[in-house]
Amino acid sequence: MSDAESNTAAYLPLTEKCHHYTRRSDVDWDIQKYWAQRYSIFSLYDEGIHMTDDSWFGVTPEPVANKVAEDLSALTPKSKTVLIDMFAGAGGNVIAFALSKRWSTIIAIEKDPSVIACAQHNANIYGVFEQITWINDDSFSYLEKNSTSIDPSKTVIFASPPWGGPGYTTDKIFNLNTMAPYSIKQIHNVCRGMDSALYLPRTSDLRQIAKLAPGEEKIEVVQYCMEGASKALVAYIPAIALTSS
Ligand code: MGP
Repeated sequence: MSDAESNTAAYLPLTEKCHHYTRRSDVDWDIQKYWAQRYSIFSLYDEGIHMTDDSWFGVTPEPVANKVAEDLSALTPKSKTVLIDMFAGAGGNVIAFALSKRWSTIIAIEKDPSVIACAQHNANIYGVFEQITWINDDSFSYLEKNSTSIDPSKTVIFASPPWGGPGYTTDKIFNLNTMAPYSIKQIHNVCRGMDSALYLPRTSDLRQIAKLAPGEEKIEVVQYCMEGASKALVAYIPAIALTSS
């Protein structure tokens, strides 16, 4: 992965958009519901976890991230040793993947410099900063640039994309084809040659997920719950055999 290594991000500085809030009154009203969940999101919150305001609603709560990491390990053949997290955000998932010690290489991609700085800082708090290769880039262009050096037989993609903001629950069934800014098809298109795990709204349209199944193969869809309520689902999608690129 020589090309991949060339745009590796060193420890990026926290910016004015990165916050460690210590009082509810400092938190914007639209993320105050998540402030109440801060220790479920990061059990080490008080150690100085930093997030940008928009990361609060996209970050995967720690117990869910740990369970996803465990399930992804169990479902993935040992021959796959590289994990690419397309939307690393503030680091919730990638920290859990690193703590699972299942992967020889973990690549965390995040295009917002403030958000990746938070993820690196948070990974450092959990003692896994060094285990992760950090890429400050757009994941679609990164995957395209590195298409010849990424080995699909060894690589698994994890994607926890933006769902279009916290108002995603407005519709009873979430339309993955109009998910913004990236539709399910756009995401699946770049990772379909590799096994992938997509972290999606709990109300996602299962018929749209079923369409991603290669041939007669099964897709496993797991609902991840906390305190009896689903937080999200993960669709575990096997690779499609691509004849040529
Ligand atoms: P939620 O539905 O906004 O919150 O997010 P909650 O606590 O279930 O509130 P309730 O009032 O609906 O009961 C649930 C989970 O979805 C969060 O913990 C995040 O893991 C995840 N999540 C939410 N959003 C808006 C996003 C997003 O845009 N992208 C990703 N990847 N995950 C999200």
